[in-house]
Amino acid sequence: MVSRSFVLAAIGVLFASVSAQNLVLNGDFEALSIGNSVPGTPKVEGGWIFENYCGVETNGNPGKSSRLESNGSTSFDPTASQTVSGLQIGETYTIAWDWKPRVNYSGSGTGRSFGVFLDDQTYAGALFFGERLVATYVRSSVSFTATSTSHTVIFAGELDNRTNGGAGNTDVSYNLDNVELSAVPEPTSLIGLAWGALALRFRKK
Ligand SMILES: [Ca+2]
Repeated sequence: MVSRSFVLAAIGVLFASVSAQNLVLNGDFEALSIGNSVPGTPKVEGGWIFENYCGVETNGNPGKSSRLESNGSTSFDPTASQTVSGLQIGETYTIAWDWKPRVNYSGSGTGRSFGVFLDDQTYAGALFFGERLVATYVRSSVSFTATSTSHTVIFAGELDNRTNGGAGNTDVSYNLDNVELSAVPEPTSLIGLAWGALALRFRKK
């Protein structure tokens, strides 16, 4: 006989394994080396591409983080990007991350100095624009529907109207940590799991 608590626990394990599979490599940056890229020479490591002075440093949540910092450049933004494969077209995925301001040289912002983009760093490719001026980590997330089996997720800081962010000129850089990209379980598949578990329970009786 299979106990009710066992069935519920099994459903819980299945749900956790479905919802928690992180498709991003080294999302906590702990296995990467400390150091920065320079414009024209990306730092490529552990699935990530860091560009325009972006790189890896401490100040993480905890440990290491990516620094979205381009030293206030007027012509480009610091970006940390990763191409994720094995996606299912039409399926919904959630990207989640921790972020905090690294250095705010502006005093006030535009409300849009941080961005998350899909495949290209344009307004059309933007999944998320935001700004954080309080120096503590916060977790944010955004969802998208895959239109290809692979997509490139791009995190950028120091966005302003000189590049592709909000109105006004600002110089707000960020730290990024604990990046996750996972499939959102469909309600129908969860119902299927529940029915399967119930059927198992009655068959064993
Ligand atoms: Ca970390």
